[in-house]
Amino acid sequence: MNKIEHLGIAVQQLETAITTYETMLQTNCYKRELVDAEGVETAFFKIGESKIELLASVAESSAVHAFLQKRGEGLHHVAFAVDDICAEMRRLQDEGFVLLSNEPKRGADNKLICFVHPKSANGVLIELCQDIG
Ligand code: CMX
Repeated sequence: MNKIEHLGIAVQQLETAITTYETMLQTNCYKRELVDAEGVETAFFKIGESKIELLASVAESSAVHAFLQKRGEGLHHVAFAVDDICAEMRRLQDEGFVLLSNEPKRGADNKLICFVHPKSANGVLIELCQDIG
């Protein structure tokens, strides 16, 4: 794994949260994207070399909707950048980590993604992501 690619934060109201983070970070949201497959709308911020992804649910069936219902707003996942997501998935599976998909999926911000179950990672949902280029 190369570095933390972004931190994902689950929010109830995307517009309000964007204003809050723009004020706090003193930088504008640089990208908004609807990810139909995950049932979320996202908003991205860059701060130095780091990124923050705000996630709001747009479908009652989404993982973020369930998270907000159960745990409320807050840190949802930590995403690590990898060069070869398939190799990293095989390595983690061989080490006994529980992956949430057998194949990488298309995620926000032009990435291939795969999640590791939070029970495998001390209560933190981990995302692997590889730039599609
Ligand atoms: N971080 C930490 N713990 C989490 C969690 C999260 N994001 N989401 C759920 N959990 C916890 C649950 O609270 C539950 O804890 P307890 O057993 O202590 O009550 C535990 O994980 C397991 O829950 P579960 O019943 O097995 O599964 P859930 O239905 O809660 O689903 C998960 C959890 C991780 C499998 C599901 O959220 C998932 O598939 N996530 C991957 C996809 C995703 O999150 N997409 C949104 C992001 C998209 C993007 O970044 O673009």
